Amino acid sequence: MSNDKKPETLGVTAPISLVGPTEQELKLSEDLVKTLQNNGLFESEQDAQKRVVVLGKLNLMVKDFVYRVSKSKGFPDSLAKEAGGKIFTFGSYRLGVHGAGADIDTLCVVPKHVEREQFFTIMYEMLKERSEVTELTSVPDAYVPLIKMHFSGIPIDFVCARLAIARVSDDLDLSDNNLLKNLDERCVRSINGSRVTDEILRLVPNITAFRTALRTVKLWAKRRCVYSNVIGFLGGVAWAMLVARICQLYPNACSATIVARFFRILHRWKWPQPVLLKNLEDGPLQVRVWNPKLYPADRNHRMPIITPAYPSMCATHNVTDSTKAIMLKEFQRGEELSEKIMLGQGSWEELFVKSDFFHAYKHYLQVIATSDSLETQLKWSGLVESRFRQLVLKLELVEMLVLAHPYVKGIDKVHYCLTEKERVDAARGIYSNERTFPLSEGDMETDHLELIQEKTGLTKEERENIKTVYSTTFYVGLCVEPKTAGTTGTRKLDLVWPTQEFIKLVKTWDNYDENTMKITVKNVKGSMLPSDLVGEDKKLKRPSTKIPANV
Ligand code: 3AT
Ligand code: MN
Ligand code: MN
Repeated sequence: MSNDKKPETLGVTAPISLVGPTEQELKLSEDLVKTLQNNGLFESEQDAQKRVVVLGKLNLMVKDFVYRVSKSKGFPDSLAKEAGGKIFTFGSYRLGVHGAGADIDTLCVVPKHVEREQFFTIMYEMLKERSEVTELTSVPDAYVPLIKMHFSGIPIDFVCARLAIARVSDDLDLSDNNLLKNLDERCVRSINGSRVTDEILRLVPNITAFRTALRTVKLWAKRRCVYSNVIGFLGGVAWAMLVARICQLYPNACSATIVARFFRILHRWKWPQPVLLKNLEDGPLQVRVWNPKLYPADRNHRMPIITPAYPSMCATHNVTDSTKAIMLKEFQRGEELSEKIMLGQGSWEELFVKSDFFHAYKHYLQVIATSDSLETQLKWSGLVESRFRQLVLKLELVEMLVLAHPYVKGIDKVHYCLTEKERVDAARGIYSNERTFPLSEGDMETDHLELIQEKTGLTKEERENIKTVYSTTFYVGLCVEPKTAGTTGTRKLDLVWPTQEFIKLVKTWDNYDENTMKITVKNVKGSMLPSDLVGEDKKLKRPSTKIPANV
């Protein structure tokens, strides 16, 4: 366990404690790893090997890509070969905390004479030729442009950075800030993922403890529904930085201790004091580095967690007062449970019990985005999701509303409508369960029409006239101020303004099409929620309390 120890001076303050683990703490760390294994968090050795092979092939393809472009520009053979090309990884795979089905976030680095666009034309064509590649799609217009694919069945997010250097040699290191000079902004963003993950790993004193603790925190955050940067909670990079900071404060602690300290420290943290892994650097670019003294917008960050690679940015820009309050409550729950576990009076499984979001509130707001094709729906629901936190921000201004709790993801469904009325109703969240189906990845294969035919029977005419409506429903749990003794009469929560403003906002989208895209926002009582949501909660609640303590 001590072979990966580094000097104990990492971080912006001295460590809190240099003490090593006790026997009991080591035992609890072992239990923790077993619990993570039981939850299917590790891939097999065989799968791990497959990833290495795939990355080897991709690396060779990148060199071949650079070679071909160099030749086409009239380079002599030797120079074309020396131009190089190299891949780097980032994301969960690079951190060493990926699950069995996770993607490999991969960066392709090319020298200056290769144009960015050629990644999306020439490299794309080369990938298309390969028998190992399936589900190839190119997204050149994204904020971070990328190619998505499966290579030998492994999902790959492939981004590209063109550096202002003549050769990309095998020993190239991305940590040099000067490499960012004279780069296209998209290249800076593409390279940033790798620079941040590399820097996090460099700043963590004990990688083994870090990895287990981060896997724990990621599983906990997913189960407790606080894992999502878009919705206003934290994403993978922010959770990694938080765990890294705790590792710096306890450089010799084992994973169980790191997890317990994680909850304790973050629950008591003096937000908005930022979480930093190192002192911020200045650098050669015109871009801003996070600085609340200089920029008023940066003072608005409720829980700032700052990326360690230049140009440092706040990874938690989306956090609102509501999501902050929800996360603090979850930190508190984590602190209580982990303290119990550390005393030998609980099991790690308790930490991972699913959130009871759909049981927790008397009232919910439903945001229903619908359209009539899967392709439109992906874009439309993505847009609504990306602006969902604006609704939360507006709800936070409503008097009497103590908390607006956004659910971490939209619920996708497909509705088969027999009449125009059914279509209109579906857009308003009214539908018959007989002709409505969940729409998660695995469900795409089922022949829904066959199922409907079996269940209810359809005439030939009905079958031919069926219209499909795709819906994605987002939820906000509403917590209303309790009535105080003095108040009399009925109180009415006025949600008209925030909902109308939100609807207006999503409709300002450049690609909004009022004919195909619909949005409805409505109030639902907890008791009136779709049965599948409520059932989902209950199903998952039962077993988790019955799982025996770790042996
Ligand atoms: P998984 O194990 O893949 O679920 P992860 O942390 O690897 O966890 P992602 O693959 O989604 O998560 O993201 C990897 C990195 O890619 C994180 C961030 O640096 C970058 N990234 C992801 N989504 C975006 C985005 N929408 N915009 C900019 N960067 C992104
Ligand atoms: Mn990933
Ligand atoms: Mn990814």
